[in-house]
Amino acid sequence: MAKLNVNNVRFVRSAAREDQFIRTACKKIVFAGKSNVGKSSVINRMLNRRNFARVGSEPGKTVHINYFLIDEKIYFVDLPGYGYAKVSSAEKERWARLMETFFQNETVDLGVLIVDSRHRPTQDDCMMSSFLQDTGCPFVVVANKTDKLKKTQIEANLQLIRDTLEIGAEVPVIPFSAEKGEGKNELFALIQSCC
Ligand SMILES: Nc1nc2c(ncn2[C@@H]2O[C@H](COP(=O)(O)OP(=O)(O)OP(=O)(O)O)[C@@H](O)[C@H]2O)c(=O)[nH]1
Ligand SMILES: [Mg+2]
Repeated sequence: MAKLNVNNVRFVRSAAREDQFIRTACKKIVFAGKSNVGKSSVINRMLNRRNFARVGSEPGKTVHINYFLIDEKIYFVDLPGYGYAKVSSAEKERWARLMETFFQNETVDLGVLIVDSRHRPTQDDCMMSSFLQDTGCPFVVVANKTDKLKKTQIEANLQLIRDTLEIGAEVPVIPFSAEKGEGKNELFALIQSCC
């Protein structure tokens, strides 16, 4: 399989409703994670861009699903972040409904759950982990912001993430830093294997 050309990338659409979802034969890699965990930064890192998937200064503002087409053959789907305390209950409702519709209607070829490597995953992370695993597609956890940890803390934190999310040994948990680039090659290899 030819190497995915991540320099050929375009933003295709923001979807807030089911009729805006993209129906396509292309594969879809779905990125999920709580607000501010660094989803956009991880996507930017994978695409060698500084500012492509917008790195937000206002967490929780986007209840939109963003579709990026890579090399005209594979979509990166950026799900709206969750768990931001200041969001109204109406917005939370909207998020939950959008996610339910998404997972009922969309096919997923690889689920990427981004969590904060410094902390125990939240209830919401566990729910999203279930959503993604219930699709039956390959699943990977990205433990972001390892640059904020001491090297000696990383192993124990990865284990805590595994235990809290209750994931099987077959699920990779990749220590990652969108800031420094750690973990990029490992995640890229998984993405490439989906093409
Ligand atoms: N130190 C460090 N900071 C990071 C890393 N990844 C992201 N950040 C910072 O975390 C903040 C949030 O990053 P975003 O990429 O906007 O997070 P997001 O998950 O897309 O946020 P929303 O779309 O608002 O939900 C920004 O200030 C980033 O610079 C990382 O690996 N290390
Ligand atoms: Mg974002």
